[in-house]
Amino acid sequence: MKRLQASLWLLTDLMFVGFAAPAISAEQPLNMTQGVTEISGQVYDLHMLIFYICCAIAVVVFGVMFYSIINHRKSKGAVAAHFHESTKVEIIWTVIPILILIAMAIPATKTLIAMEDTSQSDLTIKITGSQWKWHYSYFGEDVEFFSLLATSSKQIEGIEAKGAHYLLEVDNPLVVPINRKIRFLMTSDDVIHSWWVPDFAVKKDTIPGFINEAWTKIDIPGVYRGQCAELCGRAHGFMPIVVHAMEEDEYDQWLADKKLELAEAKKQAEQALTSSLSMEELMAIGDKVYVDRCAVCHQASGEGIPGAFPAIKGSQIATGDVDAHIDIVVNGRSGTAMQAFANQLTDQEIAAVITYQRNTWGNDTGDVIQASDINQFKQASEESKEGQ
Ligand code: HEC
Ligand SMILES: [Cu+2]
Repeated sequence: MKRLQASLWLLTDLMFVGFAAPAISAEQPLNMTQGVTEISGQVYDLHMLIFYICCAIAVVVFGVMFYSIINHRKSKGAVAAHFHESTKVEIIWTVIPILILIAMAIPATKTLIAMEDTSQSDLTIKITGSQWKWHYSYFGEDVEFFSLLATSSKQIEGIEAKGAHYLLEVDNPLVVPINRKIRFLMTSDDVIHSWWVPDFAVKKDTIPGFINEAWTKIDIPGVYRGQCAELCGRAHGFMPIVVHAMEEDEYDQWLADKKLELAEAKKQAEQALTSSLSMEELMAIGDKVYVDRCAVCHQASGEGIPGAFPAIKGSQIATGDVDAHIDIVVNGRSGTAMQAFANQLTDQEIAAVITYQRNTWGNDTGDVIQASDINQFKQASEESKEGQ
């Protein structure tokens, strides 16, 4: 019997996959994912339990309804009863739903409490959402980085064919170990975002000024993908999440390598302060930084989007006083989507992108800005803050 059932399922599944939905994943074409953590398994079981209860209720309710419609129809000579206010019936139809609700609430509460229990974690990662990227910071490890969409704008604009992970790929995935309890602290720099990875059954709002907690413990190594699940502005659909779950020793190695890599980058950034680049070098770096980090808002054409993001082409700031230009890029403009890039980009990258903005699209200031200029600007504004 079981065998028969299984092969019937397989058959219907195959038919579905083969004919109806070739584009949908073959394993779970319709249902939610079972995921790769104990909690996601519990959530799935809960989902199925409630689903079966709903099915049973549907069968009973529709059964009685159709039975009544068919067997007590007027053409058969049925005469409606005229009673009302039956205490017995009212008690029954109050008590039964209450019992069903309690029966559903007990396992649901258990799972919810387990999901909230972030105690005894092995590592903590802070996740900060901002328009439109994620920032991951490993507590006590000196490791932090930004994670941005890696899909090329050519794919998005339909010039190139879309890749297998279209809009679900990033430059720096979050890397975590399996078998260890990972606590996430979540917050936001600007508007509400939501960090959602279905395979972990983790979906939590990141709210500016608040810190939310979540946790996961992954059983199976692999690459897991998710998305921001809160409408957070124009490029909401362009801030995917990619998590790379590794074997524990592999993770430890990655962490050690990453620390070295970040330390090396820091050293290079310091060296950049004493070296000067040519206009061409700055323009080349600036072009890349602009496309990666600024064009979502200010557009590749530099023309911005009227009413939302100002044009850089012909802008007063980008053609006027250099300090004002450095200021807005370093410190952002609070209360607007123009964020502070001081900690997101190196001084050299900031210098390059400012040079680029001042010498592209007909902005022809001829100004060349060096990393040391940015560093000096930062120090001067530190000092003036202290002086106040
Ligand atoms: C999330 C959207 C967003 C991103 C990304 C962004 N900006 Fe902005 N930018 C804005 C907004 C909004 C303003 C207008 C702020 C205001 O109201 O004063 C602005 C203003 C500016 C201005 C002043 C323009 C003017 O004439 O008023 C400059 C210069 C600028 N941004 C440079 C940059 C650079 C450089 C980058 C990339 C490193 C960047 N922006 C990335 C949203 C963004
Ligand atoms: Cu978001």
